[in-house]
Amino acid sequence: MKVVVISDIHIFGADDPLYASLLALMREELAPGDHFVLAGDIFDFLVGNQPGLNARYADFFAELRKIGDSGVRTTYIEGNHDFHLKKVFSDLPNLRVVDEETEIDLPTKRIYVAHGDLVDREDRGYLALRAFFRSPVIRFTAYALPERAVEWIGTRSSDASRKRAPRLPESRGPDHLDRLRAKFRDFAEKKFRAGFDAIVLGHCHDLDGKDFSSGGRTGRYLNVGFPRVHQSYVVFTEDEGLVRRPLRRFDH
Ligand SMILES: [Mn+2]
Repeated sequence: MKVVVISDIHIFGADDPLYASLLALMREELAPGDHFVLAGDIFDFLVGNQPGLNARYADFFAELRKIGDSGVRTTYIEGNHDFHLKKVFSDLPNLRVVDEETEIDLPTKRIYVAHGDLVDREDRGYLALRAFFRSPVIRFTAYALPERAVEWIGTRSSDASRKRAPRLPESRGPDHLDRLRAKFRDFAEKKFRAGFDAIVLGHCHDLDGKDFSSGGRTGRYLNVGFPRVHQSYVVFTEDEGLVRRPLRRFDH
């Protein structure tokens, strides 16, 4: 039994090579009993039940149904580019949508996964905007939201790169990266101290990680990073602990 986590793919359409990478991951990595966590910003724009969604990403929905039927437990954590998704996935087996975080208890280890857009509690502007976009009013009108509005909330966070490409935190300078990294490591360490053995975050696109130890316990934090550049995802097994594995590539 393992936990497979991917986030921040920012798939922009069914012809995106990373969409093929995601489908390959679902077909090849997951076995009955595994936990599969889609940890937010899987799609660059997926808000509410947009018309044509099931047709556009038919292979993804079919694969979710298949793994769910086979006994894989899927959790979709909403990000800041993909939310109001409960209805979209409501008829799929073994799948739940959560809006912030999930905790998975394996026989001897505890795993914590969050998208990570709530790590920086000082960014009040982003938090207010997030609350607005998550409100019922937006939920009922989400299909009518202009794509640029959601792109704006995605890049509004001070922790997200304002540039579309390559959207890596280091592109905003070493000071920004240091500050961001410290915040995410701090957040992860608090979860370690609260009893989690493995902590996985996303959102900031920083391919970072840190090992913790305290009172005879050890733990590890990994950030998924930015699959478009880093081409990897994260797996936890009781044998290996928390590690990165390479995505299959379809971009050549
Ligand atoms: Mn994000």
